[in-house]
Amino acid sequence: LLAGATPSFLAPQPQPVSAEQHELGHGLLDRPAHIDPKFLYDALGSSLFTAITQLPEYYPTRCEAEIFERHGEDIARQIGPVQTLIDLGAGDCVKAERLFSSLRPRHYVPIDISADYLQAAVRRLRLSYPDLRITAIGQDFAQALALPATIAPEQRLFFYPGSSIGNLDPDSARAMLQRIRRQCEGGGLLVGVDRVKSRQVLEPAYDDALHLTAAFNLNLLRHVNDLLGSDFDVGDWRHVALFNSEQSRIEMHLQAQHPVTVNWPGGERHFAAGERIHTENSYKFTPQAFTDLLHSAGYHGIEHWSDARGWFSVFSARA
Ligand code: AVI
Repeated sequence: LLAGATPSFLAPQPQPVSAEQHELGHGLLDRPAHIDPKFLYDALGSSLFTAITQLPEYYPTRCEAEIFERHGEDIARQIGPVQTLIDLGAGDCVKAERLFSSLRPRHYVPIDISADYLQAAVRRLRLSYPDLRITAIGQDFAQALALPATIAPEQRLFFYPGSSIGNLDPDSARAMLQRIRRQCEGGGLLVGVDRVKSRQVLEPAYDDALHLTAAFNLNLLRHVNDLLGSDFDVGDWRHVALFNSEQSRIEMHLQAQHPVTVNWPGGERHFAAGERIHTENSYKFTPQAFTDLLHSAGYHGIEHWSDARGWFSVFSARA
């Protein structure tokens, strides 16, 4: 009946905006603009981070391994018998595996947002440790921490290595430590923490000669383009890493090399030459500052161990 009025095509319907797109759009429109560091870790970003940990300039991973090698037995004595080792952000499970011989857990619970990656790591572990019970959990523990009720809280030792706690601002770090404590009352926490040190050591660790950290930071823009449908051109931006001594943190930024306009569905932002997008903080602690943070989150019985140069510390605390 209305054949003549039938449109020859259907106009595209606006797509609903996801929570991620909403968060990204808001961050880009803020002044200064910011993007959450969780968006650094798409598949390529995760591979680049693994490569960063092998750089001569990036000391944290090696320092932490040195601490477990030199002080593993002492750490195990301090903690006492471990029933269940819960690994936050387990990845390839290699860091926790180094603790198996000293801590001798009966049950290992690796948690990681990337469930596929975790499954592959767990398949390998099952072959090497046939007597170890393993329960792998694919979960974004930054959002929520839910564990099987069958694991009694006092049997839980949380393992949070790599100084990932330093990527949270102080209030979020305290909230995360409190969330963990509520999950392991009567049990404990083992956490890796990067220490305050000279700018001459800190800044090259986040701005290396091979420019791997620059690639890691710039790759964020490609990931954002995928998620938001934005038109960032990586070539318009340069990586900046600096130590902010007042805030005791390394800051990573992306700086516009010339005036840039970025568009995405439902948004647009003009950046002047030299304007920055803040992409990551990595807080550095004195032993006293981290002890205070643990106390303020309700922990007690706090001990710590350091590498020979005093660049990194591993803290144990009772919940
Ligand atoms: C994962 N996290 C502890 C790293 C850090 O050192 O803050 C992330 C990183 N950013 C740049 N290089 C490494």
